[in-house]
Amino acid sequence: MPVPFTVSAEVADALAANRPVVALESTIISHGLPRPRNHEAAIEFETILRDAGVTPATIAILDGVPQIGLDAEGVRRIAEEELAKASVRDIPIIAATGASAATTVAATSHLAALAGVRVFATGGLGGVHRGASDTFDESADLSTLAVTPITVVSAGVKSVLDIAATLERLETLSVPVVGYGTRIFPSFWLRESAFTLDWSVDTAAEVAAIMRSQDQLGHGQGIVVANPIPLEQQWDPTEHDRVLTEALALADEAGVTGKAVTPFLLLKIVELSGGRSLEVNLDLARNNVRVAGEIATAWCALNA
Ligand code: PSU
Ligand code: MN
Repeated sequence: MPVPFTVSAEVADALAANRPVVALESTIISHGLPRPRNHEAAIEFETILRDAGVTPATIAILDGVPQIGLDAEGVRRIAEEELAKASVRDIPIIAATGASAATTVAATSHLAALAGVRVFATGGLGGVHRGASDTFDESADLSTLAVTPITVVSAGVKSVLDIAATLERLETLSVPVVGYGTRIFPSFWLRESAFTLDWSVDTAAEVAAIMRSQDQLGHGQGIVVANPIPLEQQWDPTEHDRVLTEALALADEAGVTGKAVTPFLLLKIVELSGGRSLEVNLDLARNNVRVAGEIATAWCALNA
């Protein structure tokens, strides 16, 4: 019997010694960022963590084996190969057929939790799509966080989604959403959205305390830490609104549906913004990786 999944020696050692580990997803690399910047970004996210004394666990399925922690060749493959996009339901199929795939927030969370990794950094969370009352298009990121004990640091969700509906669904699914230094839910490239949060924290130690308390009192769900991009790094809101309207219209015209919607919009927006959205995307992702590293470190300190 082949092993069902592998945990890299580096990640396994860190977990066993209560040293901080942060999971990183591969769909943002394979389908969310254009080449070759995606490869540079994947390496940079890992380097930011290592420099902070945190072990990165980039997650993907390679040749049928879910891998928690990739080597340099694995990181190259997720950036350069044409990989499938796997959510949780796809994992067993990709594994059984020996195929390779990048993992979404949902699939990365699921695999990270299987390995005992508790903190995960991404760019933006998937959510409820606009028009979902007709299409039922809601990311499995949300339902997975309802049953997976992982703390996900994101810059909220993109305004290509229905943010209000996404927050409602997180409430229904009993997934706590905590603003990091803010009571306003961020909208990815922009520091703010029109929606306020009930809770905010100012430090990584507070997040770690909530994680512990949730372990004791919750039902095994995750936590969404909403970490806004610094104001001076955000995208110009007028330009943002113009490009978004255009990208949504193009997706509509092209008749894109299902799991192709998110990657289509992401890459169109980079094109239509002349690359500006990409720089903002990278800035917010770096920022999330840093905060996730601090939370993982605080989590280990709490468990020392
Ligand atoms: N949002 C982003 N960038 C991304 C994604 C979402 O700002 O790259 C990716 C993540 O991997 C997320 C997935 O889990 O898209 C959601 O896709 P879907 O809507 O098909 O569930
Ligand atoms: Mn979908």
